[in-house]
Amino acid sequence: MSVPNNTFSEMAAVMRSAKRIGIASHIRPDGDAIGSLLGLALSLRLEGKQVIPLSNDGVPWNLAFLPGTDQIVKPAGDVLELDLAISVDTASKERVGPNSVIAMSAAKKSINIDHHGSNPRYADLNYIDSTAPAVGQILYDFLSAENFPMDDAVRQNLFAAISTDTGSFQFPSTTARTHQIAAEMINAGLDTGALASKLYDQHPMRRVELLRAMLNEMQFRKGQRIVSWNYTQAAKKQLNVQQGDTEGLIDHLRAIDTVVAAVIFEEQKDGNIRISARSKSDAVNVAEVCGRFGGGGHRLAAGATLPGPITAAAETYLNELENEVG
Ligand SMILES: [Mn+2]
Repeated sequence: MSVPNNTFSEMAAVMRSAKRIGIASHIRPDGDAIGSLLGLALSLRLEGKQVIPLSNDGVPWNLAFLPGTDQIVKPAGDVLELDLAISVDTASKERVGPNSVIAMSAAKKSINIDHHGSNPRYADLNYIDSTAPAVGQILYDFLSAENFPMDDAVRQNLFAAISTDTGSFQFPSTTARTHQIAAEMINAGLDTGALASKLYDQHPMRRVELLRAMLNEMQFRKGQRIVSWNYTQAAKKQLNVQQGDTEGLIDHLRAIDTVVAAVIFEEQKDGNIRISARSKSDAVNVAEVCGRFGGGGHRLAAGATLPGPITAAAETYLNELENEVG
């Protein structure tokens, strides 16, 4: 990467000199998006800043229990007066969503903190660490190193970010530091058991029915080394699926012993097909395969969007993937 990262102290100085700060994460937010957004927002508020946490698509039900989600603003298309705009976990400038782009468009300065290697460093100050398993981990190290305040609400959000993006500390991206951070948070009083229960043991029956449909309809290729599921608008409507229901769904496919790569093809309202791909092998780089279709992500977890119809999109993508799985 040609442009080096800014330092933690450079970013801290810019944050400390700003009065009004907008923070946003990506559309269709997951645990790392909401947890990182709020972890940073609540810490900067404790520091005395006016902070507006923005989420273009609101908050999915499964993360609504996190402290501070009631203060997240769903922008309506207005331009906000901001000294500083910060994006977290957002691989491209547009991925905060159209209304968040508008909301932050007049900010005097911008900071971009992310762990997607494909991030083009679109802000005034950039910190991209593709070895970090979650942006929550980068933020914990940043806030600690620069002596920003952390209370239980900040820790809950950062722990949720780290736990969800590491598959509960299971993915190979998990480092010794990840576990050290969890230990530091527990020593500081965080109840990780209660938090994990809220994150993972609260599935509504609707979500269980969605899992049942996936297991009924999944298809295998390459001697069961590839598994995929075509997730249609019809299924979404029939099961009354809500934002957040699909989080962790693909891990059930990934967990099958023979499987090397798992893919969900999700039909969008506009007819485009959103691809979520996971790999269990360093030899199969799904970010590279998704990149051929204009997408990206991490080696073992990536995404892309293809035009419909869903069966044709699946066929096109799986043919490419088959060559990689060998
Ligand atoms: Mn992330």
